[in-house]
Amino acid sequence: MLPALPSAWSDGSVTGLRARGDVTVDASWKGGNADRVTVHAGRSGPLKVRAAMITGRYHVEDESGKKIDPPRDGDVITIDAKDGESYTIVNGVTVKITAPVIAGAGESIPVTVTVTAPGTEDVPAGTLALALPQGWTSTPASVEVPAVSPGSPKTFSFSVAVGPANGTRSARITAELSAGDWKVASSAAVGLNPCVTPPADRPVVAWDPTSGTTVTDSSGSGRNADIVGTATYDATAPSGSGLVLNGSTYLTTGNTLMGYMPEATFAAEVKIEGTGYRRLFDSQPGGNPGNDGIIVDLTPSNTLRFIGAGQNVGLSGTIPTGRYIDLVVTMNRNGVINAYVDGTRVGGGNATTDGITGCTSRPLRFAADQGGGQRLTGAVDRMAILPRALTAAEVGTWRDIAF
Ligand SMILES: [Ca+2]
Repeated sequence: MLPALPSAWSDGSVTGLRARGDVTVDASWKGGNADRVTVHAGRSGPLKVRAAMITGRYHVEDESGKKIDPPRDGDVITIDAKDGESYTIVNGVTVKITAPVIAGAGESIPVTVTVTAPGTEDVPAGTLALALPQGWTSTPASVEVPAVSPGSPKTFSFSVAVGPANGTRSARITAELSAGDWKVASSAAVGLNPCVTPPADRPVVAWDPTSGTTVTDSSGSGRNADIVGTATYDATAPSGSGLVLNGSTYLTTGNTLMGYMPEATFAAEVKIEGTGYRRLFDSQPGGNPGNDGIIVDLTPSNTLRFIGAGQNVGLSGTIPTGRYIDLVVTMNRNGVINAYVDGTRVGGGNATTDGITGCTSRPLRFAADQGGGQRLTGAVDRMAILPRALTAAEVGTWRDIAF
């Protein structure tokens, strides 16, 4: 009976279902769990009923409401039925698990489990534990649940440490409440990101080189940069401190984990000069499109290229050179990429919806690739990566968000 209720049918009932052996069935369910199942016997003899709630707490009554105690084997009871009589199986415990829809590998996520006595009897004390994918752990490992009275559901909280990424993008967490010879389970599906997502309340990185050979990450994310090569500054830059990119100069962090970004914004106040392929942002070791990291660079024809989120995308629209521009590239959760110069959209393209997988620790660079080549020349005043796609209306405000 009711092996799989659609989640959209949280509460409901059905009557008059015909079953083999001249049996008619009425059933009702609450909160996605079977509540009562009544079988009407059309003939006398043993009547087997299989239902998930039979492994949990339940009782069986005849049509006068008197409890009977048919033998149970697993999820099957066998009723000694009489022609024309009805028998009702009444659920005595409901367990409901709640977990985040999405989690990242390596994160800790909250999971709550609510135990309810749906009928008129207490749920006896039992042990509640989570069944987790391999490599995951829960704190606490289990909870001793006291008796739960009707009308007073009890909720228990767990912190679940999501295991390392293994390529799967979904997982199942099951809560099991058990005692003696009964057990009740409830499962939740969790979508899996390949690694931790950057905190949403701050930029992934925000650099404003002003003097010297180091740049403090003003985002609070700790991605401070060293300036490789000569560090000289251009006072005519928008904020009065443009780091001159003379062909030897670029910025790099030490090894850093960017994290998984389902959407992102890359922004820079930059003056583009030079020829050939020139890196802007780089956290990718190479490959086409590569399976980890991100590249935003300029092609020999001064168009943008976006390599990441499963694609190597040439973005339409030529980028002006020889003067400071406000360059912003956004990628949203649908993989839609937009490029803006001085607040005006100049081009775009499409990546996959897989997001940017920054799940390997390596340097984050600006103006050079991971080998130190493909250097950008010109100058850069400020730059940032944000963990969300700015809207067209927000693009002009990226500095206020980043700094
Ligand atoms: Ca600056």
